[in-house]
Amino acid sequence: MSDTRTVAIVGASLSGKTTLLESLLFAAGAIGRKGAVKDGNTVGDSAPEARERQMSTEVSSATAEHKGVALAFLDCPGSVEFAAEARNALVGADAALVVCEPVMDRAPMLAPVFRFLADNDIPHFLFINKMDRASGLVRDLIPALQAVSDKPLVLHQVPIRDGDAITGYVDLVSEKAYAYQDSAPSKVVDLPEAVKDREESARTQLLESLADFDDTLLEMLLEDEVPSTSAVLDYLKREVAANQVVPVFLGVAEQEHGVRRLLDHLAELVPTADATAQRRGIDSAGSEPLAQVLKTYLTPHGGKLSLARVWRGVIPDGTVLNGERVAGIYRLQGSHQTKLDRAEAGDVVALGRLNGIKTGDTLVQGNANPAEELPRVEPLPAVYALAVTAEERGDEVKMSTAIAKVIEEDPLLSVEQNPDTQEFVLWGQGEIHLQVALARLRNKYNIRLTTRQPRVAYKEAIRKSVSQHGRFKRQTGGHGMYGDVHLDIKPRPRGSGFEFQQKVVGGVVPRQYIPAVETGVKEFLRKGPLGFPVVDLSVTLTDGGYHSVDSSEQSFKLAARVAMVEGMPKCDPVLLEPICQVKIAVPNDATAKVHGLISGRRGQILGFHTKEAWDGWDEIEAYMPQAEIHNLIVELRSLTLGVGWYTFAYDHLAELTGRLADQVLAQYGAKAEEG
Ligand SMILES: Nc1nc2c(ncn2[C@@H]2O[C@H](COP(=O)(O)OP(=O)(O)OP(=O)(O)O)[C@@H](O)[C@H]2O)c(=O)[nH]1
Ligand SMILES: [Mg+2]
Repeated sequence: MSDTRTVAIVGASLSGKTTLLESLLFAAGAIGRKGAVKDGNTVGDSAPEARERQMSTEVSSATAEHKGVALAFLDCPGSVEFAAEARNALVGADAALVVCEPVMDRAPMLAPVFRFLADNDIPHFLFINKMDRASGLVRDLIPALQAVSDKPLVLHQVPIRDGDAITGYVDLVSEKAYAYQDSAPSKVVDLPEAVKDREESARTQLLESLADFDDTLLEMLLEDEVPSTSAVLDYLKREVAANQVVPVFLGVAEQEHGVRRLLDHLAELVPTADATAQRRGIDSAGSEPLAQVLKTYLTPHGGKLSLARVWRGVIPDGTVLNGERVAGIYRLQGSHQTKLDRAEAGDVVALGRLNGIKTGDTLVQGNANPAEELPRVEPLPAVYALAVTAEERGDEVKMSTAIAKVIEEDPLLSVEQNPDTQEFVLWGQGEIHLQVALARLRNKYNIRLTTRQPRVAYKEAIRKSVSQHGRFKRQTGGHGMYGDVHLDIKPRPRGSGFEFQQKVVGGVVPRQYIPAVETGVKEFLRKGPLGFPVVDLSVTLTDGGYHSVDSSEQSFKLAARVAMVEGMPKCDPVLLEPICQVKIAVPNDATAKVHGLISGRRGQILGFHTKEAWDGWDEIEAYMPQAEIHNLIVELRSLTLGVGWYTFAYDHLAELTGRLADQVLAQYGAKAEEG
């Protein structure tokens, strides 16, 4: 087994993950020159969409070696809109390195990350980056971070200050003091008097936290014995691996402050692939290859790469996995590929041309699919949609194929053709997510799309009954046409749908023509007097007449249509709008604001309660018109530092009258179309 330890770098948006990776790779000697996010030349943000936006838009991977330990990094985007990328990568990691900024107010941004790590029992570390910008004290920041983490956060370092600037740190395990040096290892210095008290109390806290999970250490502390540095390190290693404690490190990614020390800790503390396999219940003994796909890339030249973690066995190039032959095995350094002739258990590699294989899939050798799949991450619900059309007429088919490809790389993107509005609708995690998908379509497939807010599938119904006569008659040279019907049109209760009945006696409408009457009615109902599909009504054929030569199915269909065209406007038609049931999840300090948001969007609150297994969160249920949901996620995120979300499901149709109805009719109704 290769001894590669895999670390997923996750955390808050723009906290400096990609910059940290760059510094880690540089410090480990894996790259000779350090790029910067603003210059668009980092290993992590090699995708054109990431460069364009100066933010990570997908997972990228890179490897380094430090003190004889091979490390694979998965740099994950921090934006909530790309959270799925991180989640899919995390299932293949031995540990997560959570990065945040030293800003107390932003601590809640980490709630979903910590929750995912706790739920999936993934060992992790916290790196507080941008210490060059720290305004407050680390000791004040920790409680705010602790409030969103189930696992105890234990400081591994305390800062040394010179005025406002942080010039170094004391390592609480070795009790050595270090001064930061730009682009070089920190220098050992004497422990400054000023931090002695702080160091002592922080170290006691560290030991006490460790002792919570170890009785031997607890007894030692009670006896006032001082454990050796190597003993403390052993406790720490064990408890990190068991995901019992979360060590906290400090630094400045941009200036490599604390970065070499971080590398040391990662090489020392990240569990091995074997240990992770055990934790996840994967049988890593034996030689039968077993791997899982963490991410799918379609390269600009059309090649498909499946980034996979190998859990067992050896995979030589050319191996058949799940019925697909591996064509090329690569180690990735961002977009740079190094060809390998095989991959071993523990490795994170890109496997070429596994057509039909998707992110999350379990791979086994042979032509069959695996008998048992490794657990995959539950997809996140779609929260934002845009209707799209190809800019160039005639590009529609090309558009569908290209979208399907982009979805292969980005499984949280989906597409539907709305049966009511006929629109092609892209669904995803937010505005940026969809814009990035559109950029990929442009960059990789040369397809430009125009977007607009998707239309709401309005319907209409009637409020009054009417009996209507309709006749269709045409006398021409040869065969004429003749059909005559009497229809009773009646409203039905909301949600009960359409019903056709016939009560014809004495064969006044011959039986073979009755289905044509029903067809004529149904065809009319696709677009009622207001211009929308009509629902919830009954139409009964009560009487009629025929001509022995001229009557035909077509003439009865048209007679029914005549009756509907004349009768329906007299039935007091009314516009109906779809109402959804929404469930909104937010930290409870935002609950009151969410109530306001719901009523401001014509919603009706059905109830709210504390969210199960989410400490400090509420779930609010409400009915809300679909027309008001389009940018709901945008406001929810702005109320909650990005962490709030919602799910929705269509529930029922409700009458829409007054000014709003007039607006809809003016914009989309029958009159608008005529005009
Ligand atoms: N002052 C300061 N700025 C930093 C530091 N590290 C990163 N930055 C800046 O923070 C910004 C975001 O850095 P990134 O590395 O792109 O952050 P990220 O976490 O990868 O961002 P996403 O992947 O989009 O979530 C950039 O402008 C960096 O230059 C640091 O230690 N100090
Ligand atoms: Mg990044």
